[in-house]
Amino acid sequence: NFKGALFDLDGVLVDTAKYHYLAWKRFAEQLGFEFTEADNERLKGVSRTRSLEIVLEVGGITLTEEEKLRLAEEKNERYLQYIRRMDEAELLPGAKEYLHKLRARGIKIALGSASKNAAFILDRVGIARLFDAIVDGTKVSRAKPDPEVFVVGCKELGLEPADCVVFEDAEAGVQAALAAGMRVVGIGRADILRAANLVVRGLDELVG
Ligand code: B16
Ligand code: MG
Repeated sequence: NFKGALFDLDGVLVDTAKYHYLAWKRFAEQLGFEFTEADNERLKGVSRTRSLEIVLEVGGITLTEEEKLRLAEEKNERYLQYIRRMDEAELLPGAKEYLHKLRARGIKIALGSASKNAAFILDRVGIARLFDAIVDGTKVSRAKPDPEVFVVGCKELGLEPADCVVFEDAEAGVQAALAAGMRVVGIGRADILRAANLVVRGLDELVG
């Protein structure tokens, strides 16, 4: 009983968190500190600029705005080296099948991601044409848990929030969806995504 589906990218359709991690880890090494996988959890769903601030906080480093801009750019260059090599095999289980299932039912589909590389990634993994709208970090400025990305996505689909369901793996994303007045399916652990209306381990659970 919904007309539109809005998908987060990292953690829902693909696992780009591992590439963000590799890039930030190298970045930290160059600045002389260690950045662990546990630290990386804090970066999920968070914008590039905010990620940089968190990483610098882990290392106890203070930089000028100018230095921050340069380093964020450098980190992104390294990240791009990984995502340029992505292909369809990197789609998470059930992602493509579920998108096709929704389209067959006439459901409109939008992307709602914080990433500025989102359109490129969708293209690399071969699912860009399945989306009616792509709303990403290049289009919105307020980060989740602000509802902006989903509000804009829903508008671009020509629908009302009550007609939309959001698929999210990050707590901030779940909060953003609820604040937008939408229902939300959490992808991941039920103990972390408690606020979601339903939690599944992955989209493969919804195919069939
Ligand atoms: P970029 P999502 C987010 O993607 C990632 O989870 C987060 O770790 C990253 O910092 C953010 O995109 C920005 O990515 O550097 O490519 O602009 O979960 O909102 O799809
Ligand atoms: Mg995510």
